[in-house]
Amino acid sequence: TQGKAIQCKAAVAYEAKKPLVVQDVIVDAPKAHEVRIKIMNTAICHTDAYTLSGVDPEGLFPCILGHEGSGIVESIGEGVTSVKVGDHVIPLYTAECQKCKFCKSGKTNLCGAVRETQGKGVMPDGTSRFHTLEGKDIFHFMGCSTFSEYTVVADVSVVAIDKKVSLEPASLLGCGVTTGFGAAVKAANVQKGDTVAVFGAGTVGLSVVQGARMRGCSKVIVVDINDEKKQFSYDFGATDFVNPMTDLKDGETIVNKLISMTDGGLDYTFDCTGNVHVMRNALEACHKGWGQSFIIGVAAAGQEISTRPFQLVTGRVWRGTAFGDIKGRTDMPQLLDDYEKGLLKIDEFITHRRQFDEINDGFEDLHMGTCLRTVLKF
Ligand code: NAD
Ligand code: AHE
Ligand code: ZN
Repeated sequence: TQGKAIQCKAAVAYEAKKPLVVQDVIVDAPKAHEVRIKIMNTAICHTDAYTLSGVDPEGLFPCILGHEGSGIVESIGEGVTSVKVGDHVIPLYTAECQKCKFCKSGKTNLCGAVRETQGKGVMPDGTSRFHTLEGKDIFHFMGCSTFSEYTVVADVSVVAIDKKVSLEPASLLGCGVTTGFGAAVKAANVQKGDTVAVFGAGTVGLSVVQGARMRGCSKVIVVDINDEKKQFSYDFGATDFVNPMTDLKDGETIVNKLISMTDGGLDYTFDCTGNVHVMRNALEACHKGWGQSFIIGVAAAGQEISTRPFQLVTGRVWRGTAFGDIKGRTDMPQLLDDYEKGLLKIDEFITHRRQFDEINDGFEDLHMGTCLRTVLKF
């Protein structure tokens, strides 16, 4: 069912820091082992703004951003068996080929199949499926490019989902919700009674919170500098909220405060801010001997983390997770099931809805404390 090139609407990022240009583009037919998807919904993740700001070493322009979306398979290239035309799908920025050294290791969700070309903004054969009407190539982004009415992804970078689940909430499983929830329940595998602190109450952080509460953690402390995140935090299951700008006594640091709230420190902490100073605090707030700190936030090129090595010598563990350690094709059915059973909140993150043409306003929404996710509709 290989189709022809399609002309459709997309938002093109021509330059860092400049608004996206909503215009018609050409989307080629999928080649072998590729899938063309009609995107129905796409949200805007903080990482799209990060790359658009020009500080992502892998940011290439012109490109079509977007990696948190859902849609319907329009056509498939030769040899595609993972999905069929008409399937409802989520594009995956963390592919799962099930054949490479990474996939077979049983130790990671990272996949080696397409990551190198993905980082170069092209399909696995080294070329782009996106072009301007004048024939100039446009780069892909994170193997997804959901800011286009039609996109082409590798067959290992897509998962079919149950048609019972509405495509609008499903879009958030493409990144934010899955990343945070997976970080708590899979990467950290938090258990009943554990104490947890989450730095940054965006969609990622609040999804860590809901994973921790689902597991019965005894304390789930949210740390955010924006008081507008307090109510959201309680709604998603936090037991405490601390604003380091206003809630610390003279001479008290956020690390001291968290240690005193938890009889010596936390079992698990999560950075969901991308701020390297916050990452250090998150590590140092961990309990001596066993506390583990997970870096989820994405920091700009050139930024580095630091701490006294003694923090690690004395048993704290510093690690990170991409996409919450979730294997997109294997684990997604379980997440959808959790959503259907009401164990995983998704709809509650959709604070704003817009037509695709208003995508630049959607990026502005991100700056408001009252916005968790803006979902765009074509
Ligand atoms: P967001 O902007 O919606 O949320 C970030 C939150 O952090 C905001 O509530 C903000 O007020 C808070 N914050 C900022 N500075 C802070 C500070 N100094 N102390 C405490 N809180 C602070 O972003 P999001 O979409 O939830 O994404 C969070 C981070 O995770 C981003 O860096 C994003 O790029 C990254 N991310 C990583 C992965 C991954 O797989 N590793 C996946 C998705 C997103
Ligand atoms: N391109 C950046 C790194 C960006 C990054 O860390 N991306 C996260 C996902 S953010 C989703 O919102 C990630 O999963 N990375 C693992 C991977 O394979 O990309 C840079 O610094 O080069
Ligand atoms: Zn994202």
